[in-house]
Amino acid sequence: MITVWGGQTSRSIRAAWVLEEMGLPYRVRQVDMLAAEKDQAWLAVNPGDFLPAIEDGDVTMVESVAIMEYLMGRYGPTPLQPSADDPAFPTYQQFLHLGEAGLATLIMIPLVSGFIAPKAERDNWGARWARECAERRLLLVRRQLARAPYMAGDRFTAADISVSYALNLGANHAGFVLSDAEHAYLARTTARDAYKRAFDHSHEGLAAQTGD
Ligand SMILES: N[C@@H](CCC(=O)N[C@@H](CS)C(=O)NCC(=O)O)C(=O)O
Repeated sequence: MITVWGGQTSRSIRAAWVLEEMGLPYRVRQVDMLAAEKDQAWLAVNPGDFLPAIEDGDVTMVESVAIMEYLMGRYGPTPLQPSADDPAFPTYQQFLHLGEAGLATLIMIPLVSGFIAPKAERDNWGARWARECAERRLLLVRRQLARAPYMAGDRFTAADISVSYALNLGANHAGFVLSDAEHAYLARTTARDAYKRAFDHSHEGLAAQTGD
């Protein structure tokens, strides 16, 4: 059974969403990143102390996009991942990575500056720069949505899982303002049953561990 180590707003939803779309069994273990005392079992999995991670038999992995690629590569083929000779492949590949490297990574900087940094350091040049960069990169998403309903074209792929996480993170936790097309896109992707199951499963894990 695959174990997904995650947190409430963590990128673990990307792994769980892929697993649900592919119909693969998994369990979720929640990590409280703000706990005063670190969970030693978690640190043994990822001494770098960032979420998510997965364990699959002898395989232990971090980096949410790499995890998605691993799951699709090992347990596919799946329509989530166009093959390299598919005309949709280059756009798919670009947005799969843009969702993390170009968007979520940058969005984290104003997010943590706004909520976690000491008050005097909240409004800082680096956070403003990262926000402006992410806002400009969102223009790529906006342009794609003017051309097609999904990041790789006409059908839903893992690129949408990657980008949807980033849009949710920006809009819900870092004050990014989305266009109507982006809101409609998010409504479309998160209406999928697999997303709802992944979301519920991730939160069930939390209830089980905290006894809620
Ligand atoms: N590029 C990494 C980013 C991982 C990341 O920043 N995770 C956040 C939560 S979603 C985290 O664990 N932050 C807490 C920390 O690094 O201490 C990925 O896609 O998995």
